Amino acid sequence: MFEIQAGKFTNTFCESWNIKRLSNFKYLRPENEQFHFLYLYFAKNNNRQFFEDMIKSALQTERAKYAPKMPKALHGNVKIVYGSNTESVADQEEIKKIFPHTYGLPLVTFAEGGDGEILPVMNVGVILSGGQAPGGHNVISGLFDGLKKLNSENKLFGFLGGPGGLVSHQYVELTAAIVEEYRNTGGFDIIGSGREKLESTDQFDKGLDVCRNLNIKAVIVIGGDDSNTNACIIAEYYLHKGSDIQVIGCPKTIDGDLKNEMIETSFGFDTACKVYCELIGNIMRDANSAKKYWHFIKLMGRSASHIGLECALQTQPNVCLISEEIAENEQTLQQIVDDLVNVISNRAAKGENFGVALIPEGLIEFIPEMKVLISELNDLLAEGHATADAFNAQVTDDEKRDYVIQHLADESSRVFRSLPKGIAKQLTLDRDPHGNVQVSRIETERLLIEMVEKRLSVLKRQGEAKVKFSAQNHFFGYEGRCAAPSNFDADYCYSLGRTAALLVANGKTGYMASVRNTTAPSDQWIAAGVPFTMMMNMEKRHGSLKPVIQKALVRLDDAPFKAFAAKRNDWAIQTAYVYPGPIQYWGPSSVCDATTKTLQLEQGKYA
Ligand code: FBP
Repeated sequence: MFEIQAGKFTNTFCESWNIKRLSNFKYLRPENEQFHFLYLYFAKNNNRQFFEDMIKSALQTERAKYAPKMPKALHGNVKIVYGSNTESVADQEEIKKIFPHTYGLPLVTFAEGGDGEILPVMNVGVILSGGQAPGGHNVISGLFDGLKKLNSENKLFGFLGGPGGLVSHQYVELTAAIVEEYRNTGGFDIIGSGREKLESTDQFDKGLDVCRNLNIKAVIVIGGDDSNTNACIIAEYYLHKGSDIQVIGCPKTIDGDLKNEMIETSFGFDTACKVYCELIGNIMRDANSAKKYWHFIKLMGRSASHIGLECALQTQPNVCLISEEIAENEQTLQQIVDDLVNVISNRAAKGENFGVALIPEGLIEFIPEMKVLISELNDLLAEGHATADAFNAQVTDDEKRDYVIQHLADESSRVFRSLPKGIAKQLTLDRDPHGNVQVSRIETERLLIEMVEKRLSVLKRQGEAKVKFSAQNHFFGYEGRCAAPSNFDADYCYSLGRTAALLVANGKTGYMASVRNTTAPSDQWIAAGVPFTMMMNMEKRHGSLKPVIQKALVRLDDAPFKAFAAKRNDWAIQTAYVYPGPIQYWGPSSVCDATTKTLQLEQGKYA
């Protein structure tokens, strides 16, 4: 048996065996051994094509050939155009004080022009940070191609397993052969991702060391609002230390909450929503065929309800809860349940004992009494606080529960006690490294089903008509995060990668790559750079105020929510389901290239 391990495959060995080096040779896991053994076997026997067919679907093989579309300005020679200086969205004085070197930088855009001069050789590092989002591999391939276009000797290094890879000096050189394997594919597996938060100067200095050792000029952080906030802190620190290492960000997250005036959408949102909409549509057809279940579907998205709203606009469910509206109207949990019971009863009166309800993942955090409870829990369980240590020292679940009950304020303690034990426990689970409650682990959809059942049985006891209610619960999140990117995400991500390369080449640091005008045909997209600090405000994290990139929640006065609100009462009572079907990669542009309804409504594309 071959001992398959990284480092055992020298180039000569590979050549003699006719082996193409696979990108993940460097960190083979035991379960891959058989796979690689097969590869060796087939390669040796000159039957590589057979092996390729075994490991790739026909779709993957064809999709690998897709050439992403990008802004016209990025095709030929490019010049940088400077815009006006910027200010942070709020808390200007505080942000300026914390980021003296990166505050107030000008906006930049890239336009056709320039002399196409070959720039000196440069090395660049890239990090995938946080939750997976479709299109990450295309950011990397765009970055790679952009760097090679600037100088064919340029090199790209990928830090492994997220930001932690920078600190622990785990990296791989991303060669053309490796990048080729991943073009237009979903996932972050080219280098892996992680949620490690870089916050200490020790970590920053270790990052500096590896950059110096590898002669890296810039680090590209592909991440969400928290990761890009960190990227800004690192950019500022390196300038403060007199280092010329640049830090550039790219807007990633399926949640769709990293958007603002300059960032129209985060990548991955389009594809993930399309995957969820396909699944929701399938469930709707099932519900409408069997006519016996209510399906409660929780949708990822962390705090913001963008994913739920987009899925509602695409599929027209009977109910879609929008957390931001619930917070605005200060609805209690019981009121939400009562509203659900109304819709269920009204449909039952028409003989329709089935339906589909979409529930945003972060709902629980927006219900006023729960919000107070979670905020108190966050402070109580904040890492490093004595109360958190005392909580962790409790051994059994019951002891932990009692500890929390005793240490919360009276009202929160009452709310905590009123919750089913399982849900209450889920609220006390570890926060993520940025201090967020891990909402994906809270089973809100089950909680609502349970409460609806209870309410219906109370109503029945009070003499109301019996309502048949049988429910199924679902949670869609991980199903969509690594899907093969839609054409929109493939193009958008590739363009972001190319833009990031230009920001590096122009010596920028403390900027996020931005691609705008995204509902127009891609050749009219605008490639640009936005200072991180422009998107920042002060927010409470881990119990104290911190500068962070502002999260974009659903705005009730924006077109997407208004379009939904205008229709939802009809959808509640009628069965007006739309079945979007799977993502299409080839076919009419109206089907294959169209992006989300959210973006189209925001950009006035529906009158
Ligand atoms: P990012 O903000 O890092 O993109 O992650 C988003 C997300 O997919 C959320 O929607 C979800 O709540 C969370 O990640 C789940 O995290 P994990 O992958 O750690 O379970």
